[in-house]
Amino acid sequence: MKSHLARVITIERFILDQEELHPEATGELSNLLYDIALAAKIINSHVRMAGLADIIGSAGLINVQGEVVQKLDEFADATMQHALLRTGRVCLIGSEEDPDPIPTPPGQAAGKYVVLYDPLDGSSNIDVNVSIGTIFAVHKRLSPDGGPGVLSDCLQKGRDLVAAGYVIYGSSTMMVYTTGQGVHGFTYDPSIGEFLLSHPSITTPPQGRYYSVNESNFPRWEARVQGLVKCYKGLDCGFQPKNSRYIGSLVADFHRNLIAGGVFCYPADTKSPRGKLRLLYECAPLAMICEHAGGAATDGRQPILDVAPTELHQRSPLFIGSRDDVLLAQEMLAEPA
Ligand code: AHM
Ligand code: MG
Repeated sequence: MKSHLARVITIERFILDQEELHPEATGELSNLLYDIALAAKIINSHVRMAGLADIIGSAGLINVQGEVVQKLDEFADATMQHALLRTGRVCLIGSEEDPDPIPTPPGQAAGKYVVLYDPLDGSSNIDVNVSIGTIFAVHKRLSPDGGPGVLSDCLQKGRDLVAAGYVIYGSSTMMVYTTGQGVHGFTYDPSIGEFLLSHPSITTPPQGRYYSVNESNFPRWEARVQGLVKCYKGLDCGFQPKNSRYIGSLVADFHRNLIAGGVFCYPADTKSPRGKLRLLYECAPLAMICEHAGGAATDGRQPILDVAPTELHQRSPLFIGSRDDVLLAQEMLAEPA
C-alpha cells in the first residue's frame, strides 16, 4: 500500500475540502459527486460478485447501439439512475444504455446539473474477467432553472464540462475525477467501504511509452492513420518505437496510459466511418481529465473538447493521451491525403 494512503483522506473529505476553496459554492456539485461515488461502490460490489453470483451473461436484449446488453450493464445503469434522478441536483441524465435523455420524474424537483454516463464501459469483456469501468460527465443545464431538462442541455461542448471522471473496476477499484482543479485518484478500500485519496494531482508524461489501438482494423483505416500508427511503432519516421498495449476496454487502456504515459487511438474506419466511441459520455469526459493532467485529446481535426455535439449518442474518432503523441496525431492527420 502506498504510504500516502496512511493519511486516509476519504473522497468525501477531499470533495468537501475542495468546496471550501469556493465560498460561493452551494455544495450541490459536491453532493452530486458523492452520489456518483455511492453508485460506484454499489456497482463495484456487484462487479466483484459477478462470477460468483452467476449474474453475468447476455440478457438477450439489444441496446440502442445495436449491441448485446449484459445484465451488469442494466444493473449499473439502474444504479446510476437511482443515485442521480431523485436528488434534486440533476434535471436530466443521459446514458449509453438509453435511447433518449431521462428527465427527473414528475413531482420531483429538477436541479441545475446534467449527467451523461456510460454505466459499464467494456462490458463485452465481463465474462472474460477484464477490467471495466464507469465514465461520467457533468454539465450545468442551459435551460431555465426549475423546469424539466431538455436534449440541448446534453449537447454541450466538452470545454463546458464542470466535472468529469471514471471508475475503474480493475485489480483494485479506483475513482478518478476532475472539477478543473487537478485530476485526483481514489482507491477503494473494501475493508472500510471508502474511496481513499491515493493519487493526488495526477499528471501524465508528455511522451508516452505505449500506443494502444485495435490493429486488426489496420486495413480499414485511411492512409494517414496507417502512417501515424507506423510512426508510433518507430517505422518510417525516426521516432522512438513505443510498446503496444491494448486491452479493448477503454477505461483500462486510458487509465494505464494516463499513469504510465501513452496514446490511445480509436480512429474512424470503413466499418465505423464516424469512429466507434461516443463523444458525450466516453470521449469528452476522458478528454477533460487528460487535458487537466497535462495530456491532450483530438478527433484528428480539432480538440475533442471543442467538438459541438448534435446527437446524444454521437460517435467520434479519438486520439488521447500524452501531449506530444496526440499533437503528432493532430499534425499527421491534418496533412493532405
Ligand atoms: P462499449 O461501450 O459497448 O463497452 O464499447 C466500447 C469499448 C471500449 O471500452 C473499447 O475501447 C472499445 O469498445 C474496443 O473496441 P474494439 O473491440 O473494436 O477494439
Ligand atoms: Mg462504452
